[in-house]
Amino acid sequence: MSISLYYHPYSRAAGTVWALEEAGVPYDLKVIDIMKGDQKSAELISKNPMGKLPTLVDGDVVVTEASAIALYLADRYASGRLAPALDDPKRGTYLRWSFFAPSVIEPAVMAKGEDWKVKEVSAGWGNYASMLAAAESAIAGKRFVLGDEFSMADVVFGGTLRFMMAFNQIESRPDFKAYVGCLDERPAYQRAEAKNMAMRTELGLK
Ligand SMILES: N[C@@H](CCC(=O)N[C@@H](CS)C(=O)NCC(=O)O)C(=O)O
Repeated sequence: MSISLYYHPYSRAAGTVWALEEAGVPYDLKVIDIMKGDQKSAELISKNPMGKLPTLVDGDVVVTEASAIALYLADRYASGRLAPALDDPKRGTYLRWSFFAPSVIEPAVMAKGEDWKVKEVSAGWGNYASMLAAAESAIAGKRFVLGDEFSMADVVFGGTLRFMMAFNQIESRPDFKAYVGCLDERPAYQRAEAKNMAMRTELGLK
């Protein structure tokens, strides 16, 4: 069995490299030139009908959606290490903030940036201010989402905050900065960053 990640360093797949490094599994990167639109090739569409990155192929299994890929890797390859066991009550907090990232943070930021007119009571992401307050509550007084224990939830939730702050899409609140600073020190994150930077250089990107 081998793991392939359909990848471009300017995509969410860059964060998936961090998830793979944390899981500690061997993998190869299949570079897809999103500048040329290669994500819409028949090969990728046959795996991911959205024609988007990241797309992970693990043997016969295809997993898409950056957060799902990260949680899959943790459950399959690092259960009890990066993911609480299925009957561990900590799993509630783990899943809660892992799902919060793509289903609340991302659309709330997009809605604000694009000035979407939506009914807050119907929009699952509520509004930007309540999203920020909730995100802050997830890590207030803690090192990680689960307290002192790092987990894949931090790759998903923290990776989303890091990305949003880097592009000034959310304000860099002190709690967010301290939390992401702590994540940046992880050897797996640093290995992933080195790979992403090396790939950018190889592809002639900034
Ligand atoms: N819901 C997906 C979103 C994936 C996504 O939008 N990927 C972008 C790059 S970050 C992409 O592939 N864009 C190219 C396109 O849509 O053609 C996830 O969370 O993985």
